[in-house]
Amino acid sequence: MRIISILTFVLFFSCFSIHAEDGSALWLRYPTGAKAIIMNKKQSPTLNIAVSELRNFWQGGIPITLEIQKNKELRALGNDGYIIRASKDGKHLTITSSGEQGILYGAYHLLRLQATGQLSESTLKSLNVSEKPDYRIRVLNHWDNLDGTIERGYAGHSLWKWDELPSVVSPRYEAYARANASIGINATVINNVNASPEILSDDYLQKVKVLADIFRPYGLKIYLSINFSSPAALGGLSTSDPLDKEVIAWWKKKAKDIYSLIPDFGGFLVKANSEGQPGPCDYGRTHAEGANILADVLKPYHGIVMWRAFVYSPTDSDRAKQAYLEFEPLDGKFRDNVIVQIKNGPIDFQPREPFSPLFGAMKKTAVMPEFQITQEYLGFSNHLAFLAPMWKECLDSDTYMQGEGSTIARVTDGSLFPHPLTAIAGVANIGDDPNWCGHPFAQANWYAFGRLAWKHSLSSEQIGEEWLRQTFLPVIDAQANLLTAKVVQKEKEQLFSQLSLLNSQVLQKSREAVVDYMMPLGLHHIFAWGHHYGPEPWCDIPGARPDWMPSYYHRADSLGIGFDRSSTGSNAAGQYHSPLCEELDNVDTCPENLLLWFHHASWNHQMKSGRTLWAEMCHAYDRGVKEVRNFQKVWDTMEPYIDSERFQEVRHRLKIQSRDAVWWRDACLLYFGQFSKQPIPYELERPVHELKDMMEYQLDITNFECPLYGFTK
Ligand code: BDP
Repeated sequence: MRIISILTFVLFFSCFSIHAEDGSALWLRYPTGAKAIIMNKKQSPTLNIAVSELRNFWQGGIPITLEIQKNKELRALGNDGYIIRASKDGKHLTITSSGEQGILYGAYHLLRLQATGQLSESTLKSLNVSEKPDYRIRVLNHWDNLDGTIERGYAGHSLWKWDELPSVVSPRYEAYARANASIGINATVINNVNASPEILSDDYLQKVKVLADIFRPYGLKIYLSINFSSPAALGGLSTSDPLDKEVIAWWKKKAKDIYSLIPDFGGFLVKANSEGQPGPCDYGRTHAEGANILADVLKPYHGIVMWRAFVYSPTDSDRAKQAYLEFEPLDGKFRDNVIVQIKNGPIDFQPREPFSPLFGAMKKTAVMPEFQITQEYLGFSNHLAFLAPMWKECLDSDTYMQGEGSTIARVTDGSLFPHPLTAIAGVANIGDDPNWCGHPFAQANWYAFGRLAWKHSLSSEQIGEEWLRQTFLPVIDAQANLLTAKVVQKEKEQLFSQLSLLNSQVLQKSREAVVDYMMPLGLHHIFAWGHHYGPEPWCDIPGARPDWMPSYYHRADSLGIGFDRSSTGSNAAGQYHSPLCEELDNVDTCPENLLLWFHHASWNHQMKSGRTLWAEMCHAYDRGVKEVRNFQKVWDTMEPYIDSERFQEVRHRLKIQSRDAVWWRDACLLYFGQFSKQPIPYELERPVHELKDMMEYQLDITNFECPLYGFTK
């Protein structure tokens, strides 16, 4: 029996190549040799891509017609939307759209169905798909510096080789555009929000133009982060005051120059008066006044401004309240081509935050979510953390701003308020590593961002399943010997169930595991100074900004732990609408996973489990560690199914994650235990590190790939 099953596997893998893979093909591991019949009357760079993708990779066995049509049904889906239908006899497929971009997205849709094993003879015959994106602009934000480094990047250096451009063009630029198009991403901001003025210099604009030309056929528009003081810093003016005539003229001329090179340039992303960046407030102007000047110069060209709401200053006011306090009074004061970009949480991309109350504060201003795909606070590219559950948690949150059902998804996608401008941003995790994202599973987050930006109602499970199948199923070449099809079918099913296990036991649980071993129950920002990788709840740098210190956030003392943001404290809870506001305000009704975000709760506070807060916290840390150990176990069962290169790579990183989880647990429990003065419950594993050692050691982030061995005294 066993021999037969081994033989069938050998057969299986001999017809489906299981060769070493470096991850560079992403989820686009299409088989070759298809030579499909594709009919298409109109020629254009975008349509030609759709044709060649299908011609080369479509294995459905029936011809496909691509057609731009302007009927009512298609117009309602917009230029990016599409319909895919089978003919009555099931012998032919048609992809229609009112725009060429929709045709290309339709082509990728079909290839996705094929690569995820969702097409059979019968499903093909009744295929009837109608799709339209939930957001108009689905944008990646690259925090790439002009010197090739990436702020919070963990996958090598920048993809953009500024020294080589405009004359030398890396083939990865086109591969990048194609990958984005395949998941519906249609916009990219290619430079850091902490922007160098230099990006707007004539030399750099020539380089940017080359990228824009490569991206265009894939429907990917270029945007730039700008430095608000560019008129002075680059243009040599004496001021960058947004109401100064010369400053306005400078921006006008700059816009004209940009559009003469890049006629479909998307617009600007601006980080102003935040973390030392210049902005309109330097001149006594508001964020709206600053944004509007830029919006006005871009308007004639249909450009837009994405103005970030990530602002906080070292005042006495709770950092979590500041963006709301600054922006809420400006509602209605922004031009209609400005959209305010809000991070999912009110602080800064922590493993878990409540949603930013600013999403519920502006009715007359278009707002957009900003998610972080790069794992600045979730273990860099060492930890496996699938982030779709986190982003969905935010999108599905109810702001109650127009009564029940006013979810962030609906506030931002144009369905609650008729803002024509809708967008969603993700801070990219892409670098020049061969596999683009560092951790092989970090690709899943790029993928998930694109899919959710297209359709926020997709479940995390579906996205995980899609990505796993496209990433790990053996590639079936068109010439594969179909005589073995029966054998293959059986083994394929086994592989599908293996991937489902990986999805449910690893992907779907991974973000919660990180929360558990790093910052459960609403704890936040207890990271090591500067690099945000390891734990440092004790960190205290004399003279540093208090709101950059962990103790500002955890406030542990002999009575309890947590930040009192209820009405007896900073009253950040009061920035939410009723009934959420009351729910968060009360220590007994506040969701336990946010308890210490909103309350300074006593160590003996009774939790729903019947445990005290201290015991619950110990259990959460312990659970996090156990979860990662389980990820290792489940991953090892993948060994027979995939190439050893990717298998070993993930195995290696899971080991690091496991060790880091123990480090986090020991550091936090030993440190906070000094305040609770209670033992770790006896049924749980004991710490293996000494607090003293952990407090003395500094993480050497130049060697962050192997943190426990990278700590130096
Ligand atoms: C924080 C990062 C910092 C970014 C900042 C931002 O630590 O590097 O510049 O966000 O979003 O998360 O502007």
